[in-house]
Amino acid sequence: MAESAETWNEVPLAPPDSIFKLTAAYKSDPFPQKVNLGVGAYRDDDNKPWVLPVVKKATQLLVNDPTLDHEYLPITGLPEFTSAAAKLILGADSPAIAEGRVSSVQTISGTGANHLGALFLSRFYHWDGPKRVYLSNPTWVNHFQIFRNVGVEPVEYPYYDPKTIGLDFDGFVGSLRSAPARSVFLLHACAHNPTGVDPTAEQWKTIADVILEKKHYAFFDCAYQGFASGDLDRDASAVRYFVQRGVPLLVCQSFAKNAGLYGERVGALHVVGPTKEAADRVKSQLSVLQRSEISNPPSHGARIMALIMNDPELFEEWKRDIKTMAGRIIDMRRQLHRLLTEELKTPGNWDHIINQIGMFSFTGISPDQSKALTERAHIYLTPNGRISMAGLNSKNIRYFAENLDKAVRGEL
Ligand code: CBA
Repeated sequence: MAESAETWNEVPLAPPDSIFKLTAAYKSDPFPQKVNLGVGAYRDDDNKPWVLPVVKKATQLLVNDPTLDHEYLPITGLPEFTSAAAKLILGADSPAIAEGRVSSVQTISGTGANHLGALFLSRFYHWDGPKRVYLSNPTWVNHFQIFRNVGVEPVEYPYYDPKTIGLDFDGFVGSLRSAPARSVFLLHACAHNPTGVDPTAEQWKTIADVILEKKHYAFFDCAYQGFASGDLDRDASAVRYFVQRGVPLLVCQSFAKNAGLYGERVGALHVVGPTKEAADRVKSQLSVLQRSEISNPPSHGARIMALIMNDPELFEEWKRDIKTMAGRIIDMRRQLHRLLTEELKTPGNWDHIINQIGMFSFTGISPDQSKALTERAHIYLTPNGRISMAGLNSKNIRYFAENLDKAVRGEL
């Protein structure tokens, strides 16, 4: 018998994903000079995805390894991967690791780490009132869905100040102070998405002070380690500082951007606890959650990263590859700034283009100007004016700058 036509009547039609729909629109656009500044994915100067040379090398080693099989990994992932991943973010000399206080689980890239972290908190955090997470305004749009999915309601804290195109530090700290004690605050470890605006070391110190004072919980999302400064250690400094200060926290880690392993979905969740005994209990519950959701994580990307992180030579080579990517992005920032300020004399101050860091730049243009860039110049970017700097290259940067200039002047 045919299924009743009413079966799915109650299901509302969801809109397409606001970031990935840009990739689809760009791909189907026949315009030769089209530019994709939507999704945060690295491209080389020829606008091609870049397979890191170190990843090619590690893949070759795997292919030639006769001992490899296709068995399941353990539920919490490949141990050589999770232990190296923990050292990468927390530091090889981290006392928390030495004391066995870190529960690390391999996840489906950064998104999976966010989900597992959110799910774990939803189940086991000591909620004093309603389950809420404080998200920076603005933040990566997917954070909202990830937390709502597990019954945790997002509320926003001030972060970006459109007047200064910089950090609203007073607003941020004010929110930390006024939130109920033991609130959960999501913090971008480095290279804040979408603004490219990070707190300074001094500001992180104040943030840690207030978090400790109010007994809040720090939920770090670290999707861009290496992309902010080109240096893996420097980009981990906020997380390491918080661990050193004894802030209760977890870290979501992604290898999509810094290793160019977008499709392999390789990431980790690290929960830093007060004692080894607490960490063991946490890990046992993470393992139960993981088992019911994915049973065990995929092996290929984790094996590649385990090889790279555990071999000193490959590790050094990876660092050089990261510098290549971060360096090209920084160069694009300089060129765009020069074109706007010196050549085109675009109205307004554009210093934020060189002051912001990481994959994205928050241009400060209006949704109407963003729309005009997409509809009239075939330049794809999110309506909030965020551009992925990696989508710019020596061939399209002038086209972009000229059209941005026109949009700002209302002439597009
Ligand atoms: N956290 C943040 C802050 C991110 O920006 C992203 C990726 C992730 C998840 C987590 P993954 O699951 O691939 O490891 O990354 N954000 C995007 O680059 C894009 O990949 C972006 O364009 O915003 C996305 O998924 O939206």
